[in-house]
Amino acid sequence: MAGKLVSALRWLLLGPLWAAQLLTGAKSFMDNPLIGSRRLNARGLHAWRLRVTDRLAQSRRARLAALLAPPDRAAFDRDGYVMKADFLPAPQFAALRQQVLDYRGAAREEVQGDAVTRRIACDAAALAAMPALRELLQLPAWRGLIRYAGSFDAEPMVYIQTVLSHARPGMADPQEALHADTFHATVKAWLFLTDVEPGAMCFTYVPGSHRLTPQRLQWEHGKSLAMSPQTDRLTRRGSLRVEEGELPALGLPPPRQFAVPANTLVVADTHGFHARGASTRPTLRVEIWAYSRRNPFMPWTGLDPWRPRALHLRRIGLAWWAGDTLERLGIKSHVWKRRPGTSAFDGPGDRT
Ligand SMILES: O=C(O)CCC(=O)C(=O)O
Ligand SMILES: [Fe+2]
Repeated sequence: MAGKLVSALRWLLLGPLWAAQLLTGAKSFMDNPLIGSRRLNARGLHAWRLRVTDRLAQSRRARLAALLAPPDRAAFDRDGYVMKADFLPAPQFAALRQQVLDYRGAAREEVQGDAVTRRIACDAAALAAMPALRELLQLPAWRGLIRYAGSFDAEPMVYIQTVLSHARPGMADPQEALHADTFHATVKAWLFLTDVEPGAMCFTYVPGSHRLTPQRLQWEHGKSLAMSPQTDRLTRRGSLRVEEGELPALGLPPPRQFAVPANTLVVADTHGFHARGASTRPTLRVEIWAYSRRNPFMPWTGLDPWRPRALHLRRIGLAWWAGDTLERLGIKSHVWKRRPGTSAFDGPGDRT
């Protein structure tokens, strides 16, 4: 009886929010009972969200086409990623790498399985200390590729990211399983500052898997109905895992591994299937890493509220501060732990 009352109250209070979230990027089948509703998904809710946001992303991208060179656009439209070897002229890349090596800033770290991800915000202090980084972020090629792939004319969040594999005891790194980050077009970019050797965390992508084919739509529909408490947690949170063996039936080729030298840029739509390649030995991978995501139901490309420089330079700090505050209030623990004075190139043993 009491349970029923609590449940009714929860629906009364949160129901409108859950309903409104259907028209946003909210993706968790666990946290939003409408997104996770088997009844609604049997009627096509999940598939509908995919179809609508795919159409909108295509139309936004068409309007952003002038931001990139036609061959890059063709490559991206075909594969779901663009790879550029020797992205920066050698002296600029050497300066960038050296400046990142020398920089110690307000880093944060997250643990996932036995891997540690470290991020240093590209905020005002970082850009003042690293002029080569400032130049990179202003390059039309960098800006254009990320905006087109993300399908929005929006400032990305940019970090210096370090991934340390086998850095601590734990289960396998969950990023090593092939997955789609979410149900709609979205972008991540990596400008590698370290060489990425085979068998040492190569970014991995299934070419063409960003396209919403009838097979993919059917697969998504099937997955949305098959969610159960036994399904892995990240799938239930909306980053659907896929087995390599399922790819042929989806008309998709095997994944491509990006074993690439430093100074290679990869910009990818991580709605496509991708993973962090397995790592046979402890490895440190450092990259300038960008991420951009907006409400995928918005038809327009612009109106980015974070566009003013003073705002977007503070955005990451604000997000971390919000996470810290929620943790202090006992509402939710914050996965991004403070690591002040850390360099992107510090190994696991050098961490404070
Ligand atoms: O670090 C990588 O290579 C890919 C990790 C991943 O899945 C992601 O960033 O979405
Ligand atoms: Fe991912």
